[in-house]
Amino acid sequence: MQTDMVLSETRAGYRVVTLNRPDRLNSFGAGMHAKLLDALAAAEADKTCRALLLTGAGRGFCAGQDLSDVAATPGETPDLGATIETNYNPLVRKLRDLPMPVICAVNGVAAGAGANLAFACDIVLAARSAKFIQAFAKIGLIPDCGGSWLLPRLAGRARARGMALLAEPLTADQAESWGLIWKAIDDAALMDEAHRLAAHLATQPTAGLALIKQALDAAETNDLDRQLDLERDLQGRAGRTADYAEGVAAFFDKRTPRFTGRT
Ligand code: T3D
Repeated sequence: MQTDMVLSETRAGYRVVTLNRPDRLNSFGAGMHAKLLDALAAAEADKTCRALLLTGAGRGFCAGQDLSDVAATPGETPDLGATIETNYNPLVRKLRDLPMPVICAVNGVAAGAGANLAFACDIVLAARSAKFIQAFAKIGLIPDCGGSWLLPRLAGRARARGMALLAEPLTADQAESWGLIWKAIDDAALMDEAHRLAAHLATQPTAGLALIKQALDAAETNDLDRQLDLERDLQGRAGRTADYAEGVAAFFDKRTPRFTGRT
């Protein structure tokens, strides 16, 4: 019997999505990309869901594409462009566009598309024992899942090239010091910290946080003038939310705000 390759669990205010093929280090087997996309879409459709926590089952986070799927058709030349278009690009777009913070708890090795899936999330925590590997060059491929775009922006030109061309493992501490992730955490504390963050973010002004994501994503390609215009427009929207009024009222009342997260 095949187990669910992607698990989704509802907690108070947030969902936990777990990649679940531990015997294959949660590498993406056939159908798994679609399952993950469904789980992300379901979180988006759930109005009570205000944060998402992505992690992996077992000792790995995700080893990227399941390479045995390609090997299953010997003699045929695979069209990897088509599989990227169908499988990976929609995932990256959905993760970036989710109108809520996405926390990634990298519980173990993250290789190939698995590493770049993590980097596409909003706040990345990693177990100190975890490693990030741009494994693509070892098999003649290029960084996908947004990696060729993200790596130079996160780590700078020299480090992006080193990671992509050498495909050497990067420790979680190195990833933190290079600015690729938010924090490296002792293994035993990783999931508690990830849940604490998700639970906290689920009480925050979700619509405002979604606008922050939008502004920061747009800043990657905008010049200053366009970004100033965008800040004007997005701040206009933020200022019309009930959470803004509540935040200001709570400040003057010297109490904890009660945000609803709605626009
Ligand atoms: O095809 C397309 O659609 C194009 C898209 C490509 C996107 C990509 O992600 S390309 C990159 C694919 N990933 C890799 O190249 C990484 C391959 N894996 C590894 O290099 C190593 O497994 C790790 C460094 C990640 C971990 O090493 P280690 O020593 O901790 O574990 P292991 O023993 O290598 O792996 C454990 C098992 O998982 C093992 O199976 P076994 O021997 O116990 O039966 C191994 O074969 C399996 N496994 C790990 N990664 C994959 C995998 N099986 C299939 N595909 C994998 N990617």
